[in-house]
Amino acid sequence: DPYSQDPSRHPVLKVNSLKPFNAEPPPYMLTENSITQTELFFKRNHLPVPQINPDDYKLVIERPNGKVHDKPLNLTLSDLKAKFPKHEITATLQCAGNRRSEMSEVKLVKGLDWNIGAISTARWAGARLRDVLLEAGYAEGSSQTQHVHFEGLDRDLTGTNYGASISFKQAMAKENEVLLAYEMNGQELPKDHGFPLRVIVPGVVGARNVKWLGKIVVSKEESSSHWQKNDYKGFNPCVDWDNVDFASSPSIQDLPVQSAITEPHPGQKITPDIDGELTVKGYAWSGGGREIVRVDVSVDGGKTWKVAELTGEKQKAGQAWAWKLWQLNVPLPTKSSDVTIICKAVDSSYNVQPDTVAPIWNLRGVLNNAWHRVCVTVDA
Ligand code: MTE
Ligand code: MO
Repeated sequence: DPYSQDPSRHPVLKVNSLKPFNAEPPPYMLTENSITQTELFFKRNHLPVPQINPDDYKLVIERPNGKVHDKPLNLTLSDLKAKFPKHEITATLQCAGNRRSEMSEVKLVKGLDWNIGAISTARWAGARLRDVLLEAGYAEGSSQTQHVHFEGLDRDLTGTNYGASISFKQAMAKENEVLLAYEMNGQELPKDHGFPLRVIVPGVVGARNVKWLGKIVVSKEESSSHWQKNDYKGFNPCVDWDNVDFASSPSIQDLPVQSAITEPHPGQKITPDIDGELTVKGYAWSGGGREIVRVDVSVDGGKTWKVAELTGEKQKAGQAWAWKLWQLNVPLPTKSSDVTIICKAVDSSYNVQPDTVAPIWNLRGVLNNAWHRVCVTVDA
């Protein structure tokens, strides 16, 4: 069993697949803290967790073609910690498949059945990818170098490693704060999250945040990895498995604006407290460093709206990598009834979420950011 060496995990996680391990925390736990507890952070593995001895570990970075030193730059973990300034950011990571289960309610899609928990937030610390690329000899604005490939040390039985790429421009821009992270929430990176080193590309889909990083290659082409080329792409709802052409869509990079209700949970029976009020809670986040500027909440199925109260750390414009948590106290009907709660977020570019899932349905069930709805019963 190639999975026999996988680490142990927190029992509260809802497991969507055991081998490889894929799991998410219960929704209400997501909004207990702006920083997700490491044990509760969602886990998305495509392959067995590789066993890496940190003393033998080295990161291999291929040199620019035609440069004097063509031997790759090899960096040990101590090199990475000693030679490059340590940079720390708070960033939310979201899998493209977050909320896929709602997409399957429209029409079955292929993929893990994520609820709203394939998203979490942590403090990440490490070397800036930019600094490491400069050290390896890459120059800013080089036109020959358009993509940066990340190769994971996890591999399948045929010897294929996990891999993905981002643009060279994305990797080099200082304000993008792309990290080679060796710490998560102040501790060394846990096995499930890429020990000893992973890429953090804030604002960009989870799939490019390569864990167990073994190698970096700069190329004119995008990564040829299955997960770059034939997965993690969006399509028109008319596209099915008989006519899909993966080459026709760009790979997902920045994610769209998102929000979800973490409390109450669907089907919950609610007895109004003494004030006749209910507290609704959730998260909201957008890709590309766009800040959440507003979350709208309705408790009458979308007829009327209120503005939720946002909490979360102050972030710089264009570098809002972390989600905002939100909450709102709403009056409840005095008669027993079914109530549909809805949330929708607005980001700093005034991007909004689509109201329903059907028009954004796609065969892989990615990028579901429709208004989130939770139906509850009020027991007055
Ligand atoms: N990196 C490697 N090497 N192998 C993987 O399977 N999964 C990717 C990404 N990086 C993956 C990987 C996907 S699809 C996601 S959503 C994130 O890791 C999940 O990161 P997490 O498990 O730390 O939450
Ligand atoms: Mo993912």
